[in-house]
Amino acid sequence: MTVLHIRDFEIHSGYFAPDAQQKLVAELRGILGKAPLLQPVTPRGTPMSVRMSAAGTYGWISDRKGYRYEPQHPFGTPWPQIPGVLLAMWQNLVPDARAPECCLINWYHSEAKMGMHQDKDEADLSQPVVSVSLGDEALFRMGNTTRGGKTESVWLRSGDVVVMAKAARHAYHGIDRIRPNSSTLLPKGGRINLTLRVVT
Ligand code: MD6
Ligand code: FE
Repeated sequence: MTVLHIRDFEIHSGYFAPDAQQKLVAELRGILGKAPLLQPVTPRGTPMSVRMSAAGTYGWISDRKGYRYEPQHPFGTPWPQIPGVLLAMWQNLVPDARAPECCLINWYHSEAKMGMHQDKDEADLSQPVVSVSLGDEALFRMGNTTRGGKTESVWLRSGDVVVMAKAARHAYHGIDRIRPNSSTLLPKGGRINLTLRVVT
């Protein structure tokens, strides 16, 4: 386990050992059985390449009505609970933060990516976001608090955890691409990213 600081991004590389990753994937399977992954569309109607679900009090939704947090899956069921191992990770890495209210689950197939964006749909931006990478490696690009300018990139590997707090909480970031078949964690390949957030 090593910690890398890039600007205000804190990258805990190898935070979850392989056996812990396996256990987490088993818990996620249970969650996704109750709250299936769906392909969101942007408010303009463009399908996103990632598939999404969530756990916790709120899940993040994107559809033609806009971006927002909702207390139910689009099928009308409450979101499953956030796994205890993720709550323990949050407590360990950001002990001063409020309890997380959402664990967003993003699944990337081999061609999926995520454009540069800020996470700003939460009411209290003084609270950090903590993200977990599982499965195939992903090229994570970190930018500035305004769009454009110089960026730095890092390959996130399975088990890595990124803490976005302080200035990084307001920074643009995105996933340029996935490195297919770079991990054997997920039987069908691809990548799962979990982001824990305080919503209210
Ligand atoms: C991803 N992550 O790693 C995309 N957002 O797939 C994010 O968009 C992200 O890693 C907020 C905080 C941490 C993140
Ligand atoms: Fe984000």
